Amino acid sequence: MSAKKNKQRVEMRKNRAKPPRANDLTRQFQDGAADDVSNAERVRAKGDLSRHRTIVTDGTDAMPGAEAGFVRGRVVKVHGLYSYVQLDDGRPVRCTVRRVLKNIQTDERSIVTTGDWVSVSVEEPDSVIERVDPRRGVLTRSSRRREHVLVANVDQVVIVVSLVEPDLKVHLIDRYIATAEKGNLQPIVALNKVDLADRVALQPLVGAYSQIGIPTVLTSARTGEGIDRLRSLLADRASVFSGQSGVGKSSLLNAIQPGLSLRVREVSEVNNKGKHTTTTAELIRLEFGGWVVDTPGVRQLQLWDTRPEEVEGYFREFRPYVALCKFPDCSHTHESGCRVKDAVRRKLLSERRYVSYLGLYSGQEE
Ligand SMILES: Nc1nc2c(ncn2[C@@H]2O[C@H](COP(=O)(O)OP(=O)(O)OP(=O)(O)O)[C@@H](O)[C@H]2O)c(=O)[nH]1
Ligand SMILES: [Mg+2]
Ligand SMILES: [Zn+2]
Repeated sequence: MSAKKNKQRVEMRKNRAKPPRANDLTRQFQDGAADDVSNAERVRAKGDLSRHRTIVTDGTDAMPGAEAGFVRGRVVKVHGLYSYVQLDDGRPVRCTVRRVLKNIQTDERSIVTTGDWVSVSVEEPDSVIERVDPRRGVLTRSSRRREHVLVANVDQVVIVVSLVEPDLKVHLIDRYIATAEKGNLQPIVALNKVDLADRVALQPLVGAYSQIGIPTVLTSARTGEGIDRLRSLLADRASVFSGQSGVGKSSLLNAIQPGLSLRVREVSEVNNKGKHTTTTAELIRLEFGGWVVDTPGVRQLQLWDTRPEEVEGYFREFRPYVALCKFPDCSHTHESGCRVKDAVRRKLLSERRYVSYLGLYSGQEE
């Protein structure tokens, strides 16, 4: 290790966010993510998706990650003080985090997270994470007023909701979709336990989401319905399964990849409402290509650090109308000349989505 390195935990403010440097592009190219560069730039430049970032600078122009002794890998799971990393050569290693990274962190729960690409020095008994790459798509939630990055470097979120047990909460779907849009992740909706529901009544909902470019699938982990469609949506992408506890995320993944044997809630535990069956986010490599993360159910979902006027941007189908409102700062709640409200009245926009918008705009909790 000849290169002199400086690692700093810095707070990035919007007006000080610098555009990505050329060597970041190189690093993404190495990771095979160069096709996503324009998207990555947007996420970084916005600066408010992740205001804290570990900056690693090299004293030389050496290729990042290519330093002698460092091995590239991906964080599969974080548990307590340890991160479990799958190295590029397939080896699984247990890692701690280099002290200098820890000392300058401000949110110790997010310094290393599931899905992170890292550089590791392989040591006995535990390896050490030396570098965390800048993150691309992140799924976050707020927890005790802090941002908690649930998963990093994913392309899409599969929002799993249950049609019964627990009953369908339509506005919650829109809340999850908004979280995905904020993180620049493509949302996909799985309406699960269709074996227990009336599918005819669900067609309008499926149609409405599909129409605005959000693939929506009726699924059953029990009968296998919709599983092939989910597989094709997951293939060769990095996805995260998200949704309330008990909706069937782990059951669906077990159906998608037989042999996975993820723990699912047993009938005897069904009354044990407060308990999550899955307890940590875990990255799984799919046999047919791609990665997927199973996550513990989220009890409460808040949009982290979102100003009310940002919310319209997370309702993709509102955009053409937003631009036409009479007042440029229209909140679409009470103003005259509001084209969004007008479109809802004319049934060009879904009333259900509009009600979800109002809830998120007013910061209401589900
Ligand atoms: N009838 C029916 N039951 C299902 C289906 N999918 C899951 N279940 C049941 O729902 C319960 C919860 O499933 P899990 O897969 O553990 O749910 P989860 O979303 O992973 O829950 P957490 O890990 O706690 O977040 C289990 O008893 C499953 O057997 C389905 O499609 N149909
Ligand atoms: Mg689970
Ligand atoms: Zn308006």
